[in-house]
Amino acid sequence: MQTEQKLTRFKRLQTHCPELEISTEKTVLESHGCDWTRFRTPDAAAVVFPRSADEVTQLVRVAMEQRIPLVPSGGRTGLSGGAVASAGEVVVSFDRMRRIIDFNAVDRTLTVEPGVVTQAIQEYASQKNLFYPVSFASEGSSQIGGNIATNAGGIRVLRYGLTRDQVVGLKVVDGRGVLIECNSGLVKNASGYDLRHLFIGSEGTLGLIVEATLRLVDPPEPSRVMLLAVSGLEGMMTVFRQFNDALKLTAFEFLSDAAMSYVRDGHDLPAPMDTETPYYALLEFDCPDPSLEDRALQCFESCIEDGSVLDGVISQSESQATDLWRYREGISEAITEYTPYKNDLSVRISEIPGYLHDLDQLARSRYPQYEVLWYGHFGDGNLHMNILKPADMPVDEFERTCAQVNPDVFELTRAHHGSISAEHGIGLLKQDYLSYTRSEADIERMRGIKTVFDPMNIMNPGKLLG
Ligand code: 2HG
Ligand code: ZN
Repeated sequence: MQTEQKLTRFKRLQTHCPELEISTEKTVLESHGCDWTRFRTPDAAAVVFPRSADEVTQLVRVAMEQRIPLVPSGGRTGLSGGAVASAGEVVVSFDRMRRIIDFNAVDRTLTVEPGVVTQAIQEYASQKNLFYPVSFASEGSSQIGGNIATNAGGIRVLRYGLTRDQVVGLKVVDGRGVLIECNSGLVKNASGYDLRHLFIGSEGTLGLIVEATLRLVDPPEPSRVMLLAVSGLEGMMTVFRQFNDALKLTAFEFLSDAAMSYVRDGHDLPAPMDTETPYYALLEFDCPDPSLEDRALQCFESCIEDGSVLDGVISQSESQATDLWRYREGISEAITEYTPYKNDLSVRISEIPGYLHDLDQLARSRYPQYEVLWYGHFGDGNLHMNILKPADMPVDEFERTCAQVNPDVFELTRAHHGSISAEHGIGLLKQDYLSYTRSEADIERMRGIKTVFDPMNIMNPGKLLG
């Protein structure tokens, strides 16, 4: 966008919101104008830092009158471009709204501002001897507002569900500049459409989250982590079933051997075991007493006997558990330097082996020139497909050639009744493919909902619905 136009937007905001902190510093525009997506260039007009719900409301009213598009920005750890401002938008950062507002010990709820970092919520809960269960690799910098806007998932979904399942109250300033209060922390509320769930996962296209009330749960039991060398995809399902039937799993993750070698190289990790294997499973289970460890070892032996497992290790301390988790949680960071092209796919758990087998064949035949890594949350049906950019290839060419195969990837996903985005969202990068997962009628209804809350299309325009 022309510098002149961006300047006009900045000046209008400055005039109409004199109290609001606004920055147009180059470094701030660059850092706050993008997320972890590497395929779009930031081009924000300004970054604003509201300090309260009132300031957000005032900002949105001015933006509506002046037709200024807003892009919400949390910890900017997203991977689909949802927080990218590449068309002269004004970025709304929640860095100054980081207060923990209230803890209610009876209701077991925590009320927070949107800029509170996910890990700070986990730590606060644990000080109260409770637990906030949503967990993922970027939790040290991601913010709760962004987690809610994208309905973040992570590693414990199979036990505790998604971010959606933790939100019991929400305050949102919609695109009309109206503060909407949803559900007020109630457990039961049968009074009609639950608007809270429209905002969760809406990727900032309906409104800006200014406060959230989260449900906390009992602290987890002591646990053990196992890393298993698995003979193949069929074997992975056998292992999942055996362990899931015998134990209370909190996580069941998988990674391919190629993903293992990148995470080891990237973080300088030792080989977890001597045996070579095409896939690894990483699982975590409740282990409050030794009999459960015995049960896990029985499962392990039975998997060795039927050939699904070739080798394995089990943690004996918290620090060993953390070390084992690094083989899975460190992958994304370790491959960042290869500008990976990502697809974040999901199918029903029972469909995974067939789906992944077909997808692997497709990737081998259509991406012969690239290295493709597989990892993800096997236990909830979520696969991360990462294609690595060869060092000497320009980013544009890489993105274009990777995207050429998307229609086939997504057609296959549709054939397996899956989704083209499990947990990363549609953002800027996947909107052309939404119809592979959602019907035309669905998309039409979503557009209708968008008009109700954001008639001027100022809320993260161009994202999700295009
Ligand atoms: C993970 O599960 C994150 O590690 C990132 O969702 C996935 O790097 C990815 O594609
Ligand atoms: Zn993930």
